[in-house]
Amino acid sequence: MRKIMIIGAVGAGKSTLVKALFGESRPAVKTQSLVYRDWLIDTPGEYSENPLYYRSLMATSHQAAGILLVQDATRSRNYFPPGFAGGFPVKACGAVTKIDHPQADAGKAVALLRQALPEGTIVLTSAASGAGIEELKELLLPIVDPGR
Ligand SMILES: Nc1nc2c(ncn2[C@@H]2O[C@H](COP(=O)(O)OP(=O)(O)OP(=O)(O)O)[C@@H](O)[C@H]2O)c(=O)[nH]1
Ligand SMILES: [Mg+2]
Repeated sequence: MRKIMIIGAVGAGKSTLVKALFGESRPAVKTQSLVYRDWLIDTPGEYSENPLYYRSLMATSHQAAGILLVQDATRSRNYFPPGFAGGFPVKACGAVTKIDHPQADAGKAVALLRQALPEGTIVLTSAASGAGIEELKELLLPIVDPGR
């Protein structure tokens, strides 16, 4: 099955989001390498932050059905280059994480993410509160399995 590859900065909440999508609440540990899990591929944040890894992300995306760009709502800078999503050969969507956080600015996060993802749905999420998790699943599962 072709999967959704999740990319985003170190500590953006990618692995916690993966756990929430699978209904797990135990804390995520630091991601050290590509992790293939059911219909998702989790990536280390370093792969998105360091251009030396972009080729590796591109190569992996060829086996994927789509990519999910993750932006942390508590961060005020963009960790992706402009138009980043357009460089991948598959469908791209976005997720803003940690919208429950007192320092979260979801509107700002969406604006930052839009620079990397000019088109494609962006879902606002919180693994902590569960907000947006079902919505994100409903967005991603049909990309993995168009027959659904
Ligand atoms: N408040 C809040 N904190 C969150 C949420 N999701 C993740 N975090 C916190 O963000 C930190 C990083 O989470 P991870 O899921 O490990 O981040 P990651 O993107 O997988 O990081 P790397 O594996 O290093 O690339 C942890 O301390 C989480 O507890 C959320 O929905 N709300
Ligand atoms: Mg991780």
